[in-house]
Amino acid sequence: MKAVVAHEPNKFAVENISLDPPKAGEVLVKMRATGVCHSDLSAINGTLPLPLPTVIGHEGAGVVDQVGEGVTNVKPGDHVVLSFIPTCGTCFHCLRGETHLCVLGMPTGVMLDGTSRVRLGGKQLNVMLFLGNMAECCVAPSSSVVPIDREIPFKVAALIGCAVTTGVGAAIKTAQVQPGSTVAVFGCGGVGLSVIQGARIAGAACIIGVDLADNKLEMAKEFGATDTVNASSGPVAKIQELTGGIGVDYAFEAIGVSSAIEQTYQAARRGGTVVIVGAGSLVDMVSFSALMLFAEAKTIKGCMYGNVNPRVDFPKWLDLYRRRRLDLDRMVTRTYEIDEAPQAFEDLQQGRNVRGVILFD
Ligand code: CXF
Ligand code: ZN
Repeated sequence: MKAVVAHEPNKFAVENISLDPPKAGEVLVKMRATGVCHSDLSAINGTLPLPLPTVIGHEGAGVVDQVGEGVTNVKPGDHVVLSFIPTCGTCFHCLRGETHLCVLGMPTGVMLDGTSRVRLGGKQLNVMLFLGNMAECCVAPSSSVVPIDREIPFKVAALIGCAVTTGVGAAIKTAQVQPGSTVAVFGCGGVGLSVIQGARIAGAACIIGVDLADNKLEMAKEFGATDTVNASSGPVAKIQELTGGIGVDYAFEAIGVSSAIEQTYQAARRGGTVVIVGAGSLVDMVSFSALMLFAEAKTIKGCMYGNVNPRVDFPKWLDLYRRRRLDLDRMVTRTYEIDEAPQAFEDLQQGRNVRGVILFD
């Protein structure tokens, strides 16, 4: 079956790989839609230090084809969304309701039993985040699959697995944006637009989208931004102006770059909340004034997977979609076949899509 394999930094290809059946506690999913995420590109170019060679892909939806021994949460034929963090339910974090920090989520490149189900020419390959679903099929831990209603289109369901959950969760769960509040979102790509949608759903009065690209600022307005600021022209001062010199209650960074994180911090009001949503590089350091950190009394929150519990929150996001409060249809701006993966990554790098999605039949 076809899969996108990152071989070594900056070298990837669509390959014909073989896939073993699921072991105990695993399920085999026939993919119907896989989102093309910036983190897939980061896995390819080495920004995300994942073991290579690896089958990439961590955002997707499909149909359960086979289940391994002991699997009870899904059965063949179920439609599912994939979660890129498995949850054990019993570790320190799961017991405290922090399933997004489950100890199983530490990416190893292999499955939870330490082996892999995928091979290329007899050689074992790694898989990205226990999934590796930029492929016609993938084997996943059963706790990484969440059943969904059959009427949800696969191409929008796929986005629930990463971009939408990360962004909507950042606003609703990590920051807990309050009705009537003020919000700024740095970075209006798929994740940033999802933060904007989450803030809109939470009832924010003022939502300021910030980006360097004017076409992304236009999109920001379509998804709920009340104001936009081009980041090339002193965005912090503009945000101050828009908020009567106060700064915003909640400032989100959805890029993953230290200079933008510093601006996001400055855009928050005294006592406000700063949420770091973008996944940056291990070696990109952020600096703050020790005095201002203390005196401005802002809260800085790292945001892993929007603080979601997939089994509880994926169905909630899909309910908001069904009731037309969360717009997922317009987030998918282009679809591809798996053979077009190089084009999909080229478009991602050029910022041509809100989200590109690979479809399978
Ligand atoms: C990332 C965050 C860093 C680990 C891999 C997944 N999130 C979404 O793309
Ligand atoms: Zn992602």
